[in-house]
Amino acid sequence: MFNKPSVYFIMGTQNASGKDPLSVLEEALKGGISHFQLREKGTGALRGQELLEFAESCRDLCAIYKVLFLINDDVELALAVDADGIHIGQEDMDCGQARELMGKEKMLGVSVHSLEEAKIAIDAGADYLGMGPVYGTRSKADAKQPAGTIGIKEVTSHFPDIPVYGIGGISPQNAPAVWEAGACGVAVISALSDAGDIGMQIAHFKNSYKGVLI
Ligand code: 3NM
Repeated sequence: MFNKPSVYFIMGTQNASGKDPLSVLEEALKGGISHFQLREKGTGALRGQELLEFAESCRDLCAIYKVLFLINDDVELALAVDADGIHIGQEDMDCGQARELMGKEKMLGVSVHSLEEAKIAIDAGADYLGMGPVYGTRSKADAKQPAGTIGIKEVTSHFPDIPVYGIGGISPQNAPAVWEAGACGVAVISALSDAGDIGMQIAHFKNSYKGVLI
């Protein structure tokens, strides 16, 4: 479930770079991603019935490839489509409340920016943490300043048992520093959604782990 090196793909219909989002997702699934998170945000984001139907299609595709399917921020939608889990940011619902609503069996991911936030998330039952933005990103309008890999190093050394994903501007070229910091995976939008050959790009991410001495 959290086998290192793990490539965690995040996408909404707004991130598909003019392509059919379900084809983008299927290419990523074929290429060997470990998780897919549906993050439908911003102008033109699907809502209501359309969003529900799109989420169902993503869920069904992920099921074919036996890849974990999570929903960003929207517990109601996650429950409606029986997603494998939910991912919660610091500006979203309290992570303890999300755990309660989702139940013990579902996966809970939490975005954190410090050791303190990591501790709170772990106490609330988080299964993994996201830390970012590591590098500059154009995929999140309200992203904080790039934080580098120091926070990942701190959290992975204090809490070695919780899987940590680096997020924000990560590419196969700059991923080695993320692996070296102790991350179990990279969580990416544009590096996959903009790639000409998504399968090849996933292979590049996995190769970027090789030779990294930890
Ligand atoms: N969360 P890309 S950065 C969804 O810092 C998201 O918590 C971030 O997209 C955070 O791989 C980010 O294209 C966007 O940079 C990641």
